[in-house]
Amino acid sequence: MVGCADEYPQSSINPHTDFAEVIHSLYVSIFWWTMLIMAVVWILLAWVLVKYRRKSEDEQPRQIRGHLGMEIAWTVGPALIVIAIAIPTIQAVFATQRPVSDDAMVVEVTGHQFWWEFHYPEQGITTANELWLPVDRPVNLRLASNDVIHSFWVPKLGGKRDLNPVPAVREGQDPKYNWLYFTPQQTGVYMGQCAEFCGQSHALMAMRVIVESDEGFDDWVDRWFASEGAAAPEVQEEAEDEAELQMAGVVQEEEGTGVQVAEDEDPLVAMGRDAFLNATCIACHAVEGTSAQGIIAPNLTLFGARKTLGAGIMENNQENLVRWIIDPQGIKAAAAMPGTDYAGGNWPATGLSDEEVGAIAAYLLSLK
Ligand code: HEC
Ligand SMILES: [Cu+2]
Repeated sequence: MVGCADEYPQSSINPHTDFAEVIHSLYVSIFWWTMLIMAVVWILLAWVLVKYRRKSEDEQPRQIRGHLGMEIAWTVGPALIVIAIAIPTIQAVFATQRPVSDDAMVVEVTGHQFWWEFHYPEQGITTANELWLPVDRPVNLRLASNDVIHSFWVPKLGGKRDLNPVPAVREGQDPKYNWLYFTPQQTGVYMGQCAEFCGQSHALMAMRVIVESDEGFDDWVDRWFASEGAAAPEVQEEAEDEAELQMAGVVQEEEGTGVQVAEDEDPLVAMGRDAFLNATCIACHAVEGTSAQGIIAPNLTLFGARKTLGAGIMENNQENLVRWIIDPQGIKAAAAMPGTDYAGGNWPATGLSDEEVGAIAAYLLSLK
């Protein structure tokens, strides 16, 4: 009970959605009924202990073998209790499976070893590890896995529900997904965790759900498409002639490096962008508005706005990010990403220098 108390981030007795509330009220009512049963049993027990205690040295209790009435009572009693628990439980199952409302926002959730992918078909966004949702709007999560079975569990919001690998289907048939829907009732950050053992780093497969006001959510969507915080590549794409831009002072070439630096831009960030876009990172990762369009790893658009790194396992800051890029598997066993001097995810070592790694980290953190 202490472990589930309110102040803990993954408490399941602190509901913040309709779904979690149904489960919670079922839990609370069963809890109090069982407390009542416990009280009755303990009082009876205490009474028996006192009343039938041995009062003198040579006293023998009455010897009984078998008692039909009691046999029936302790078979029927628990059976009735189980039925009494089953009725509201089945009601709760149906209450959380009722048809989803039409205005629900669909998010396609894909589990990967060992991170989460969130695709918003309505907005055209694919992000990772931090799920943004607007408050008070029903959300309908379509759950599937890219590899083994995972399970979506954000205790304050509801769940848990498995993400199964979805096998290929015949033409005309619908794939069988699991769905989970709820309406977040309060803004805030909610912690979640993969709840089905999925491999070596299962315990390091966490996530955050960020429930925002409508404006906050729309703002996030806008920032997403306006992203690539440092404007240089976009400016460059639109420019007919690079030299023209250089003359206009919008972009300058940093001496001898060939790196394009936009006005007001931190040269370290510009160098990092250049290194990132020229490294193998882009085979796996995407950043909206750049040539990085990899789809097999977490999308890094607005990465600087992410609170955590590596699927919720550590704070997202320069120091941790540098450590991650140098040695992801040292931090997270079996992560499908290469380090600077070892292969990973079927790609060779990235071979980046410490300077390049520092610059890439600065670039990624600038994406907000
Ligand atoms: C073979 C594909 C691959 C390559 C190449 C690759 N990564 Fe990754 N990267 C991944 C995978 C997979 C993950 C998720 C690992 C996990 O959490 O289990 C990841 C995670 C990350 C994360 C954390 C994302 C998050 O949401 O927490 C960052 C940052 C990152 N990679 C940066 C880079 C950089 C920078 C490079 C190039 C130097 C790079 N990656 C190269 C596959 C790759
Ligand atoms: Cu998992």
